[in-house]
Amino acid sequence: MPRAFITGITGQDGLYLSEQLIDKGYEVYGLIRGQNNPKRALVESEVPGVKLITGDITDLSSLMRAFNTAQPDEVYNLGAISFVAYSWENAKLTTDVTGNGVLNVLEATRLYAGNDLSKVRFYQASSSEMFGKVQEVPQRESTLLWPRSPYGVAKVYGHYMTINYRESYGMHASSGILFNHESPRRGPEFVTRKVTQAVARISLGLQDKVSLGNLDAKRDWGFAGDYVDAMWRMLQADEADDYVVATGETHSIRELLDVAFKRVGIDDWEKFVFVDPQFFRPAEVDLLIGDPAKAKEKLGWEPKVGFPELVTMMVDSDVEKQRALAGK
Ligand code: NAP
Ligand code: G4F
Repeated sequence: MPRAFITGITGQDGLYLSEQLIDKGYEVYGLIRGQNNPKRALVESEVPGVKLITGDITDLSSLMRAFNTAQPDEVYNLGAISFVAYSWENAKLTTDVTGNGVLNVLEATRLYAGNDLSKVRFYQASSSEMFGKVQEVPQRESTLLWPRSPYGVAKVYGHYMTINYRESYGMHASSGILFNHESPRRGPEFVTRKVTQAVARISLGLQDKVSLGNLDAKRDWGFAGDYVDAMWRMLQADEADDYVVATGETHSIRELLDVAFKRVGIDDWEKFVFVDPQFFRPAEVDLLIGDPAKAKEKLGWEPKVGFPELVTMMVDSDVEKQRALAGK
């Protein structure tokens, strides 16, 4: 039975990845932080087979203990402070977790493998946020990185550190440069889920408006379930490498609002949406659109869920959740 160790197990991607690995017959270990993490119950109910180990990616000794228990064949480093807006207000913390945390997990992997680095493979959750002020359209693996947030800068550090471990030690260490991916499990602070939750509540008469920031930003949005499959494929490849994982389509926040509100029968969303300067960012990433050609050619990976299907899935799920919460 192959064994996987996942950091960030309580997050959106940790839940989808652990579910898929268990279905493939893996024994899955997940790192959970804090002395009484409120998301423990969520993981235990949604993916009951996962074995949870306490630890923190900023604490190398806790990682070494976790590796000793998990004895992994594959390591997926998904743990991070992942909310870009929060990273300006907590830049040092973001650097420690999202940047230096990667070095800790790489180092724990190397020390655990000892003289036999071929016994373990490593995945790093790199991000399209590293492209920031984009220098090429669409963005590919070779596009110059120009991060625009403390989060983006920390991800660039983790990305190059992963490449460095591959080149220095010959470690099978791959980076997935994943573009935005969403799902009903997406945190409510991110714009897609903020919109679908608000749309659900507005349609049920539980809320009368939603305040947002820059409606003109464009993102290449895919489905998280598809994207974690790409992570797994990277670790099955003979050679470790870096891959863009994206749909190749981009949409604005306005288009997101169009599709989401139409799903509940509202055509004139402008009545319900207010622009609030507090949600604008000190430096914006205006346009992201990825070219997933390499992932398609080398990994046989393709996205299955398109933009309208994704938004519809999220709105329907939020309507159901909000209806249950309101007892309607
Ligand atoms: P998420 O839902 O925000 O999950 C982040 C996870 O990291 C949570 O499980 C969180 O645990 C954990 N974490 C935070 N600080 C930690 C620490 N000090 N030690 C250990 N774990 C810690 O993020 P996601 O959407 O699943 O994304 C997974 C990874 O992919 C992240 O690295 C993210 O930056 C990256 N990424 C995401 C996207 C996207 O569009 N979703 C795109 C590109 C890259 P708690 O629950 O305890 O806070
Ligand atoms: O949903 P977002 O917060 O995602 P963002 O900043 O693109 O970051 C996500 O994707 C990255 C990959 O590119 C990941 F690495 C990262 O971890 C995270 O998962 O914001 C998307 C866009 C931005 O341009 C933002 O300015 O939506 C715009 N936006 C407009 N109003 C808003 C809002 N974003 C949020 N969160 N809240 C708003 O009210």
